[in-house]
Amino acid sequence: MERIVFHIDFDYFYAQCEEVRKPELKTKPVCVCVFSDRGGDSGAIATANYTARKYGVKSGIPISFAKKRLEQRNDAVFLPVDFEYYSEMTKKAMKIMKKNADIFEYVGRDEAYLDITKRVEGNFEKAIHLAQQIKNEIRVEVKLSCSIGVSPNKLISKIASNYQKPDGLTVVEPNRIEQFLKPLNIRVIPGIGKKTEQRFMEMNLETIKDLKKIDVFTLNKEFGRKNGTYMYNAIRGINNEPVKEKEESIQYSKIITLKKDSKDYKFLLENLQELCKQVHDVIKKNNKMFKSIGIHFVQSDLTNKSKSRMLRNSTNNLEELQKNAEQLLLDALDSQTMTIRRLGVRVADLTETKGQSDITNYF
Ligand code: DGT
Ligand code: CA
Repeated sequence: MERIVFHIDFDYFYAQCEEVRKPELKTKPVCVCVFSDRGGDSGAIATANYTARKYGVKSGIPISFAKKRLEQRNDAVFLPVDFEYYSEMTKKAMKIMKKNADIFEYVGRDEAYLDITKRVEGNFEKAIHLAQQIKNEIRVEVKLSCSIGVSPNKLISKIASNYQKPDGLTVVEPNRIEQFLKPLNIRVIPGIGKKTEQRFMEMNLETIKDLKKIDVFTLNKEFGRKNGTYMYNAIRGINNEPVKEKEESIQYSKIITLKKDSKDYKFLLENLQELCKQVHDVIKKNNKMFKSIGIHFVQSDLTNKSKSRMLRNSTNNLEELQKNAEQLLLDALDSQTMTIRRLGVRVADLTETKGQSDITNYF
């Protein structure tokens, strides 16, 4: 039986959540902002509703730019992010998706894959009906709109969910894959970013149809075997990755804006150790142990970078957290060219602290 996979993505997620609790915002340009601790309008736009996007506001641009672009709109609204509230909304929406899936894979706060092959018996008609039903239920219960891509695999469904937004439903049946992909820009392929696009541009290749002229050996030579082969298959709509059962993973993190942009090891380490302490306090308070540790940079140009590692055993030990975070910092700085603006620490893969089950509890 041919698989049928949904990719579901919520429209202008943070901004839409804000509209849900304040419906009067719906007619106004709404920008959700990550204000930095440096005060004033320092910080970046997390996302904006479609009215604000018409004026060129988008994720990642400085708040001051967004204000300038919306100067003519005196009804524009700038709100700080409220992650806790968005998480609540995510939970409600994911519950609806989960009960409608054979296999449910959580990807991020506003994104999930559903394998629904069995429940619709591999029938696309039934799949479309189910997609509409899910959209309706989420609209009624959570008041959110989403866009759904329906196809035989994760890759095409991901591209399809983004094809018509907001409130889209894009269905790509197996015999339509080639036609669907042909005119699209190569950037729609997940993993093809600005740099890769640039390299193809130099070769005069812009659409997926253009890219198909390149054989797999050339791609492998240019991009390495793994990436080359992935791209070769992706532009032909081939992707066998299974939808893997995964729920929202709880994690604890803390991120700060540094007093100054820097890539000085000593300065960053001091901040990092303090962040570790704060994350550790929360971990202790919640009786948790962690197995995965990560650090996160927001660089001066507002791009993100992160590194993480998995421990052999779960722990709740502060020194171990600090030691590993320090190692990650060293690794990251090794190839760091840009200065760092914000620094964060994250622990994940959490388990409950069970009495004295783990040796690290003693120390
Ligand atoms: P969409 O899906 O195009 O209608 O719009 P969004 O806002 O849902 O965009 P998406 O799916 O790329 O991202 C989901 C959420 O993640 C979004 O509501 C806010 C957050 N986000 C996205 N990009 C950035 C960013 O550059 N910085 C920060 N802080 N948050 C971001
Ligand atoms: Ca989204």
